Amino acid sequence: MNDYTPTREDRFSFGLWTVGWEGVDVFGGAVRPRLDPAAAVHKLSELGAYGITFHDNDVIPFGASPSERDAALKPFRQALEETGLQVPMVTTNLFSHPVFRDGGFTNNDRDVRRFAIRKAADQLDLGAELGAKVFVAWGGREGAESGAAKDIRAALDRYKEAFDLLGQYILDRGYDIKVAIEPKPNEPRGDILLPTIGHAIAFINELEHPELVGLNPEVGHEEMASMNYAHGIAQALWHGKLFHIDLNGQTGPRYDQDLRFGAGNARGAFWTVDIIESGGYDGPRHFDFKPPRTEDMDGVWASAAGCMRNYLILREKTAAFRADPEVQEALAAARLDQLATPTAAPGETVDSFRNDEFDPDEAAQRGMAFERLDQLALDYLYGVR
Ligand code: GLT
Ligand code: MN
Ligand code: MN
Repeated sequence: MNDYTPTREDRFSFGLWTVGWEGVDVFGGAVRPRLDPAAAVHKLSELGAYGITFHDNDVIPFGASPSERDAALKPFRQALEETGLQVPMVTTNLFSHPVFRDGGFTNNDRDVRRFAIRKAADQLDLGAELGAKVFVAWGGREGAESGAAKDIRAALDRYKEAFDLLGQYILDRGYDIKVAIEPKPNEPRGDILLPTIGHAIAFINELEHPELVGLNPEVGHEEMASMNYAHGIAQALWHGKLFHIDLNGQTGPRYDQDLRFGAGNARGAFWTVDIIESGGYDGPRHFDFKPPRTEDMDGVWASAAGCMRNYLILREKTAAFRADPEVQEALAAARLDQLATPTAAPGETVDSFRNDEFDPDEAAQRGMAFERLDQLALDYLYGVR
């Protein structure tokens, strides 16, 4: 029996802010001590991860002088060298400091916007230096709680301007980095701009360099808006826009729970792994979770290990499901082969099948046979097959 031990080939990565979350929430202070970034690198490497990702301020204190910056980075870089852990993605904190109370790229204050873009460019420099291929842009503070205070069309102009400027910066510097927008409907703002995968894809098409910009969809962010995450990332793949993923767990529409991957909506996690493994995504399997406040540091590492273990369990189950001859039969009975066939034959127009013989009453009698197929999947998920 597989013992579900992760290896570097599995390409699991973690945000430093995940295992490093001290547990500060709206109702209470820290429950855990600060996690030294170098120690996090060593522990994640030991657990079988291949990568670590971070915001500038997860490692470098806000407002650090150049020498303070170097001093903060030195042990982190050294730990990366010692372990061989990669930095596949970096991101910028444009939400914690009070200056970002109204966001960064879409703040009503122009000088704050200029500062936010400079801060992102600094982190692009560091990311390029560390070999990161993706720059995540989560605009959690880009939004509003009220009406007239934010002119949404002007804010989108400014949002586009920020991505156009940063895209040009990437091209001018020759960086091999792509930008991945992370949608979220609300929290911390009452309503956040680019709230879903669909909004973000439409926005990307308006940019100067749409080829440089894609998505980093998070499980919880879609499910808190009652969206189907597996469908969302399937559509992102269809557009060629799935540049990165944030895997975690969520139980329905409520606050952003950031549970470990596989906890929460287990059925959703099954289909998520199925599409990641079969849909052509080849990026890191990145976890963005928050070990609950109940946990001490042992619990944090158990939670991180659980993310990878659950992924590997589901990877095995979904592969077995796809390989099962009975499933293939059920897929045929559900007519997936027909769905994959173009509606019109090559060269046909609407007029070509205008006079097709068709009896709607006869067709209406056909069942779709989806329940048997879905039960086979649940049999795998529940571990009886
Ligand atoms: C923050 C947020 C996450 C984002 C991170 C990237 S920061 O913790 O809740 O969903 O992915 O900026
Ligand atoms: Mn996230
Ligand atoms: Mn989240």
